[in-house]
Amino acid sequence: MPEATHVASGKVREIYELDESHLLLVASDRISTFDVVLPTEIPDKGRVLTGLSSFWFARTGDIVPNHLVAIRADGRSTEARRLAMLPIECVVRGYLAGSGWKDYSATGEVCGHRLPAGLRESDQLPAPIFTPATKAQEGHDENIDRARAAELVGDEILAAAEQLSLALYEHAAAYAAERGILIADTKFELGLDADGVLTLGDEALTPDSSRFWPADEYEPGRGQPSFDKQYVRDYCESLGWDKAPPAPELPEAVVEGTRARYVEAFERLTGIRFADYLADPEVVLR
Ligand code: Q0N
Repeated sequence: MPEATHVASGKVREIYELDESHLLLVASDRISTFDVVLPTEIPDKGRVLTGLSSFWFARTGDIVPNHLVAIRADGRSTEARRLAMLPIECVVRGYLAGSGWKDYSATGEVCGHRLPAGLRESDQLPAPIFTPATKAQEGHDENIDRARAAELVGDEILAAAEQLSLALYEHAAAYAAERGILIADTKFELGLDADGVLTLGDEALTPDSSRFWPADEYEPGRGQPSFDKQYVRDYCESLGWDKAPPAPELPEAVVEGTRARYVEAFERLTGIRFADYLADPEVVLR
């Protein structure tokens, strides 16, 4: 990338500056599990996530404007408008999983939302809830209540972020459920554009920013298998790996099985053959 300045590295993504108002986001094929990036890549994972995210951006522009300007021909790079990102993660939960289940089990609440008694792990919530989190410097994001979120972004922006996040989740969860994928929860990153308009950034509604569950295996009362990463987790567990870095290499069968699950999620949700995306990434925008 000789024409662009590298501005940030995520676990699985690189960000470059194209000009003062545009960024290039490059999704790698790296995969993380139990919060550790593995030494083995999943071919095309970055393209699947870029394609899916772009598909959602094209379909949710009437709910909230987004930062997407163009998908490059490589299928893994997107040009985006630069935003002033909010210092919170906009998490929406439709089901009780992860830290939501943990907090509920301990207190009966999730981020200040009091929930009915007697819910089981993975139960669907009576209605989706907005549970903002702060971006932790290291390790896990920290759930915060409404008052703390309002201190960080102000009441007005928080109310707008909540309403947009819930509307995005409700749209996507209903659409995905018809295609056999439950979106248990998801994280949005919003920012203000040059005109001060609240705008969706980052990647959205991908298996990396959400919990995707196969609907046909859904069974509340236990943790659910991950649509995309279950083979990786099962393999790592089978080794007795202690989840401290370095992570183990993945065998070819686990890589191929996992790649197939990412491609399956893309094809089920978009209704587009992944080969057609590789030939012309902009098919997801039409
Ligand atoms: C941006 N990130 C990565 C951890 C996660 N459109 C944009 N404009 C300005 N900045 C960003 C985007 C995008 N996408 C996104 N970093 C910068 C997500 N990070 C944000 C910080 O917390």
